[in-house]
Amino acid sequence: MAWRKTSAIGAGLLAALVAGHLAFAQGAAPDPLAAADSYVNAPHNWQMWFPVAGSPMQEQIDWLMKYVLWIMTGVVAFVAVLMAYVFIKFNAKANPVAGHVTHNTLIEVIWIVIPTLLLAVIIIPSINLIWYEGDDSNPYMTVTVTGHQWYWEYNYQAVPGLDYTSYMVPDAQIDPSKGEIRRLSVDHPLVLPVGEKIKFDITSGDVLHGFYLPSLGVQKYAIPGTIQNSWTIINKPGTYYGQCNQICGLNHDAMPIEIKAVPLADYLAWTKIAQADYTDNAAPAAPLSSPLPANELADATPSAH
Ligand SMILES: [Cu+2]
Repeated sequence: MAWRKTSAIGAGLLAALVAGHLAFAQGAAPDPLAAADSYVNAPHNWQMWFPVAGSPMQEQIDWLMKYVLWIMTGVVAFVAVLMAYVFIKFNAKANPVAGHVTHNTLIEVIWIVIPTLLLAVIIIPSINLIWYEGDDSNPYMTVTVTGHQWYWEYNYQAVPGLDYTSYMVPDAQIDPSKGEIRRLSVDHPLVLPVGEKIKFDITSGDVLHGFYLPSLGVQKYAIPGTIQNSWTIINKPGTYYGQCNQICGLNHDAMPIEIKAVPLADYLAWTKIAQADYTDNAAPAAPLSSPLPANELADATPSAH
């Protein structure tokens, strides 16, 4: 019996050694995107509201939406009560002889002044927010985002050669154990640092697309021949999703946006790896995967230019 116990201890020691070795091996080359797994900001079934805000911009959009919604709710309730009052009190049965009042100065002043004040308290925060959204000055970095039929291309302006394509993972290849989400996960996500101002130069290589990141407060059309700007600051590490939201053809639904947001040091470590891995796969596109069946792909392959 004693040898069995000894061998069990031996096996345990061996397992510990192997585990330690594996941990060391991982420690030697840590995954710079690991921090993005700590939080996932994805849509869910029966979602009724905006996604949880992941940037100061979206926090403000969220606030303004609720603020205006409360004012609207008050106006609608007030008008509904007034109408109900009129229907009951002044219908032909209850009030057979109509009155002849045509003017009332006090009421006319009230119904001009109060709506004007309501519009003023809506327009002031609205214009503030438009101003804030338009201020893309002094970004930490700028990414050129190009929409294509049907994938995205990301060019990191400050990292020489870092320009790559991002394709949706086809349904049949989705691996939920890796946290992949059907119709949202991509082969090469857009990697960004948290807490830094990131500017997007948004354009298109073919037709109109829409670069839409609902949890980060970004939504701009991608228009061929012109560049539209937007920006964001991502509050915390995590994985964020967006979609093309401008009908762009057959596979409009198959060009999601996946963002891996990581601390700045991890982002910088990633750029070193990505520079070697991703460089020069801009165009013609060489997707790791294609969401299309082979026969459709033949029709849909973008023409070389
Ligand atoms: Cu599109």
